[in-house]
Amino acid sequence: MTTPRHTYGRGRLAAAFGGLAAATLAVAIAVPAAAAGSTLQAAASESGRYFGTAIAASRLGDGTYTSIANREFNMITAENEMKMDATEPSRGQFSYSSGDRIVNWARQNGKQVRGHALAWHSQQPGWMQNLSGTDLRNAMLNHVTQVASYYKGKIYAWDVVNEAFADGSSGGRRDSNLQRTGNDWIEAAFRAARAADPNAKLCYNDYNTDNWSHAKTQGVYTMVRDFKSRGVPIDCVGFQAHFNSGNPVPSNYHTTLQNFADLGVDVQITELDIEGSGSSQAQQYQGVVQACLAVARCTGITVWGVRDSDSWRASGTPLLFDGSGNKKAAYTSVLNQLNAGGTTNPNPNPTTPVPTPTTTTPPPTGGGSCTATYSEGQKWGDRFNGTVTIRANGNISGWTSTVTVRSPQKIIATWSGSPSWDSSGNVMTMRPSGSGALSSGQTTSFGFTVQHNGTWTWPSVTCAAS
Ligand code: G2I
Repeated sequence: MTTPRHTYGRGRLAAAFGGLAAATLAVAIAVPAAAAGSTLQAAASESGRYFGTAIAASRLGDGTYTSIANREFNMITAENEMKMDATEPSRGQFSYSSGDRIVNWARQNGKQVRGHALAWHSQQPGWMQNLSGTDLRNAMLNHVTQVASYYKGKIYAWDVVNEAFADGSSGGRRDSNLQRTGNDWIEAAFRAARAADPNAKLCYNDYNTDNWSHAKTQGVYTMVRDFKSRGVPIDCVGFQAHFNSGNPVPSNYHTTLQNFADLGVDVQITELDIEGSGSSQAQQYQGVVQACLAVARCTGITVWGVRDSDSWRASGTPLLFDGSGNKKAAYTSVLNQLNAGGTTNPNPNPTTPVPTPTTTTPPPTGGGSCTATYSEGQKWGDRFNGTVTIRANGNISGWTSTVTVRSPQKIIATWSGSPSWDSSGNVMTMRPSGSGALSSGQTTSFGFTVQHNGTWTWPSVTCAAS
């Protein structure tokens, strides 16, 4: 049942070999005629990536907003609710209610969460703004420890430190009360975050770091290289990617992402928005997606809001849906580019995992039974795709399948099904997106991406028919 997947997406194959030759090659290497993803999350999942959005807790009561968010995105960032001022409004008094609303909504809908942000010079609560020296350093470290511990196990990646570098030509650190506690404040924050939640990826996140020739980009690069060489626990670099005419998508974006990835970190586009409209905006979005998909360790893209009207700079109409929730030209160009596929890690898992045997459940009274079979998909350095095929033995009117991964593995994306999770996050229950009825011998399948966190065992799968 193993389904081999090719290294390059359909678009690259076609571009490299021409339509006819590509079709011949596809047959030769048994590439399935995979359906193009019809949503951003489904299309991104085809190459093992996520597609996310920022969510504001105050908008969770808006049905148009939540239905777009639920349909299109599988990675959620709290736009403001997990910042320092929101989570520790008084010293030592932590407040998680708004953050929890977003985390709970995400988990109830089978989505992962990016945590934003543990330490930042901005959005500090008033009490912290007035601290300095050792007192501030300890308060910052306590904040990182408390918040990362509270959300332990629920966060795919934390923006541990946000926006610590200066704009302009210096390439150095931004002056701030945190910086004045000593240049090692960033690595101290990363070490505290690792101790608090060892399974979350830990990111440095910044803006204006997209152009490889900019001093700020070089400054961050030098810091990450230094961290990697000294064993400071850093796993990823977030590129906020707030673009407009004064700060356009750079033509060397791919170079930037690749150079950072080559340091041995994941890269993620974390707050994408591009002011503008029509085909010009659509082309710039396409360029960003193309750059990410060309880098094996670019693991996902998050846009900074759902509709233009939800944006922090709404007048610039920078997002993928208009104020009424209609898909814009930019949406279509992103979807098409995601469906064109991307590069994957040529050097995937170091050991050969042992496939889990197929599990068959006894037939329910009066109906058929079903069989769930796991098959291996693409693999990257840090994650792999899997497919579960459900086969009906006798007619069934519906099915439920569980996929259990072994901690610290995490399922970070799914497609072609409706997932929910147990409290550990290790057991996913997948239900059909539609009715789930199958006649005897018929099959259907769903897929998912597992971030393995160093554990290379296959998930175990079960199926129950109704
Ligand atoms: O500025 C854009 C982003 C740059 N990178 C870091 C992100 O965290 C930042 O997001 C924005 C939010 O989109 C805004 O929504 O960060 C701003 C400052 O934290 C957010 O603005 C704040 C306003 O300053 C508050 O007055 C307001 O109460 O939004 C709050 C909630 O609407």
